[in-house]
Amino acid sequence: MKPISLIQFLIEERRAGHVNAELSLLIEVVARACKRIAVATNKGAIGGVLGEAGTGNIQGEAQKKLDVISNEILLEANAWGGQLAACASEEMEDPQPIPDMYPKGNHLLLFDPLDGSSNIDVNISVGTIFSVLRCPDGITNPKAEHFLQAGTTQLAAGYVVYGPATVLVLTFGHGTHEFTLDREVGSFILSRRDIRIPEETGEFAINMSNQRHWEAPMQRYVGELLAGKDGPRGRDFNMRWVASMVADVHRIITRGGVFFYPLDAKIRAKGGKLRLMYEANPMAFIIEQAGGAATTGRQRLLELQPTGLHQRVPVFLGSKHEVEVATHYHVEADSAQA
Ligand code: FDP
Repeated sequence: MKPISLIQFLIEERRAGHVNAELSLLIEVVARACKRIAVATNKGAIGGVLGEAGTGNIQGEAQKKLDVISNEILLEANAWGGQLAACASEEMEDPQPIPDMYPKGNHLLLFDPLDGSSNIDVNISVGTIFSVLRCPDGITNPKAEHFLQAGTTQLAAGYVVYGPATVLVLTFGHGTHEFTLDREVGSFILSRRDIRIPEETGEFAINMSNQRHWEAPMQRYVGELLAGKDGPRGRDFNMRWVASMVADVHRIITRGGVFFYPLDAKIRAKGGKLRLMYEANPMAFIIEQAGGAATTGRQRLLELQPTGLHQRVPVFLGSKHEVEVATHYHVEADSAQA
C-alpha cells in the first residue's frame, strides 16, 4: 500500500467533514514545530541542549534548556499562521496573545512543550502534548478564563513521542491515529489508523515510591494487583513505569495497560500531579477515542469543569476494565464515608 502522509490524511479528514481548513493547517504547523523539537532532542549532548536552563516555570519546577527551546519553537511556529487567537503553555503563567502584526484565528492552543523532561539528560523518551479549543465567540484577546473549557469541547488533541522513532498520535474526535516520522523524507507517515486499546490488561504503570501516601482505595486496588494469581483478582499483573507520561501513554496506545497518577497526601493540597488542560485532557481525549477510559479516580476526566489554566488533577487512564475497577473502588469508598 502507498504510504499516506499527514498532509494527505488531513485532506481526507477535511473531505470527510471532520476538520475545517483552519484546524487542519494548525495541526500541520504544530507537527512541523514538533519535527524541529525532534531534531533538537536528537542532537543530545552535541547540540548543547541538555541540562538545566537555570530558570523555574510558573509551577516552581526547574526548567531544562530543552523545555525552554521547545516552548519557543512552538510559540514562534504558531504566531504567524493565522489560525490562533492565543497559546497557553506549561512554561508560561499567562496565555500568550498572537502579536498584532499577524492575523488572528478562532482557535486556542494549549501545550506541554516537553513532557517528561527530567528524563532528557538520560536519553529516555520525552514528548510534546497539545490540545486545541475553540476561542469563544466575540473574544479577540483571550485571557486564561477563555481557556477554561471542559475536555469534551476539545476540537483536536495529540502528542509526539521523541523516542527511538518520532511518533505523532492525533485525534479530532473520529478515532485515534498514529504517524511515524520518516526522517529522510521529513514527513509524518500514517502508521496506524483507528487504534483500539484492549479493554483488558495485565500491565499497570504507577510511581510505587508514593505508595505510603496514597488514599485507602488506591492502596486496595494496587494491593490486589500485586497479590497476583493468589489474590482476589486471580491473575498476575506486570508493572512498567517510564516516568515520562507520553512514553507510558504510548505503550498503552500500542499494547494496552493502565497509567495512574493518583492523589496522595504529599500532593493533595495541589489537587494532583498532572496538569488538566495540557496533559490530562488531551491524553483523555486520545485514550477515549481509542476505546479506553480516563477518570480522576472519581469522575470522567473530560467532564471536569476547569478552574485554572495550570490546575492539577489525579489521572487514571488506559484499558477500560482496569480504569473502571480502580474508579469504582474510589467511588465506593466515598459513598461508604458519606
Ligand atoms: P516531568 O515532571 O519530568 O515533566 O508531566 C510531569 C511528569 O514528568 C510526567 O511525564 C511523569 O509521568 C511524571 O511527571 C513523573 O513524576 P514523578 O517522578 O514525580 O512521579
